[in-house]
Amino acid sequence: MIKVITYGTFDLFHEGHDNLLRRAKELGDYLIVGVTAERFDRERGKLNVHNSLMQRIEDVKNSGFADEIIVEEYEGQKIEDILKHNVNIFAIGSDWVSKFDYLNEYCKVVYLERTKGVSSTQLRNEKQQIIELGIIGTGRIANRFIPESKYVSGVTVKGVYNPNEKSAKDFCDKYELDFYSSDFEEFASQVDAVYIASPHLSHADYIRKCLERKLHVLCEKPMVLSKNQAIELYNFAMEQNLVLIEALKTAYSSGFIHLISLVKSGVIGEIRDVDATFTKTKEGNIREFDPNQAGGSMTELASYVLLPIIKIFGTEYKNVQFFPFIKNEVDVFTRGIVEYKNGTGSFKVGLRVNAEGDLIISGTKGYAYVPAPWWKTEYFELRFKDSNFNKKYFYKFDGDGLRYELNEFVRNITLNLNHSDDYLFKKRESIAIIEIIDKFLNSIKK
Ligand code: C2G
Repeated sequence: MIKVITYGTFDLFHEGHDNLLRRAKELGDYLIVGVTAERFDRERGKLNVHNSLMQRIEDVKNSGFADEIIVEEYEGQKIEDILKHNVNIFAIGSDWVSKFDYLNEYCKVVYLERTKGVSSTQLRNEKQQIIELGIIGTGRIANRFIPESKYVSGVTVKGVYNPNEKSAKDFCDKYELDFYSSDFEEFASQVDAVYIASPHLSHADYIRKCLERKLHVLCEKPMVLSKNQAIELYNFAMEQNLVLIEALKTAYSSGFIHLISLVKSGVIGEIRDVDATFTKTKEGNIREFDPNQAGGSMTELASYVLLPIIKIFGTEYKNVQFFPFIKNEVDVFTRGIVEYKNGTGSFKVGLRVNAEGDLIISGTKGYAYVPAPWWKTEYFELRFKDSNFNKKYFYKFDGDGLRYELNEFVRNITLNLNHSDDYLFKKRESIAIIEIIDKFLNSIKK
C-alpha cells in the first residue's frame, strides 16, 4: 500500500484545496491530511485564519479524499509523522517548491501544480472588508504600531489625528499615510476604527467621542483609570454594537495564552501564588514622571503584572495592598499584594528600579517559571520536585507584539464578537485590573 501525506491550513476551503487533495490521493492508496492547529499557524506568522480547526477538519473530511486526518501542531512534526505512519510520498502545492526537499531523506517529495486564480488570502480579502484605521496620538507607541500593523491583514492605517497639526503632519509624512488632521470631526469621518495611543488621561474622552461617531476602538492600556468609567464605556460600546478592546499585547500572544491554559488545567496543582515583576529605569522629564498626566509605575506597568494574577485567580479578590515608594508625587516603585481566598498575587512595578522581570506561578505540585521579559512570552518551564518531569515550552513572539492586539481587534470586528465576551482578554478582566489601579491612585491621594 502506498501512503501519501499532505499538510495545510485549508482555510475557507476552495477549489485549489480540492484539486490538491484529489491529486495527492491519486499518487497512492491511502491519504493522510495534516491540518494545522491554530497555535501552529499563529506561530508561523499566519495570524489571519478565519475558520476554526474543527471547521477546517470538517471541510477536509467533506472533500472525501482523506483516509485519515491529523493535526499539525509544531515545527518538525512532518518528519515524525512520516516515520510514524510509514509514509511513502509527501505531497504539497508548488508554492512550496524546494522548501520541503529536506524530507527526501525520509520519503519521496512531490510538488503538485498549484491551482491558479484562487487562494485563501484572496477569499479572505473578498469576504473581509478592509478596515480603515486612524491613529490618535503620535508618540512612541504610535511609532511602534505602524510597522507592526503591516503584519495584520484586513486592516490598513489611513490617517492620524493630533491636536497639534505639525505633529500630525510629520507623522503622516514619515509613514506615508493618506491624511492627517488636527480637527477631530474631520479625522473621525474618514475612518472605520481607531487606535488610541495618546496619554492616559485623554483616553476616556476620545473613546466616548469615537463610540458616538460609530467607530470601533482599540485603546492603549490602561484604557481608563476609573472602574466606573471602564464599565460605562464597555456598556456604551455594546449598546452601539461596536468593538472596544484594551491594547494589552501579552494577553493576545500565543505563549502567554498557552501558559495560562496549562496552569489552569492543573498541571502544577492548585495555585497559591502568582509573582510578576516588570520594572524599567527611566530618566528625564517624561510623561511617566508627571503627576498631572497620571504618571507612575502603577499606571504605566500594572496592567501587565496584574494580567496573570487576574487570569489565574479571577476577578473576585478579597483585598489588595500597596507598598509604594513615591517621589515628586508619583510612585517610582510599587510592590503590591492581591489577596484571594486560596492564594496571593504579588507584583512589583518600577520606573526607577532594576529587578529581574520574571513571572513565577507557584502551585501545590510544581511551579511555572517564565524568565524576563515574561510579558513577551517566548519561553517558559514547568518545574517539579522530580526534575525528570520538568518541561520546557518555546513560542514565537514576533516584533513588538503589537500585531497580536491589532489582530484580535480585527478578528472581533470581522466576526462581530462585541457581545459575546469571547475576547482573549475579557471585559471583566480588564475592569478588574483598572479597578486595582483606581484603588491605588485613591490610596496615594493626599
Ligand atoms: N493550494 C493549491 N492551490 C491553491 C491554493 C492552495 O494547490 N490555489 C495548496 C497549497 O499549495 C497546499 C494546500 O493547498 O499544498 C493547502 O494550502 P494552505 O491551506 O494555504 O496551507 P499552507 O499554508 O500552504 O500549509 O504545514 C503546513 C503546510 O506547510 C502548508
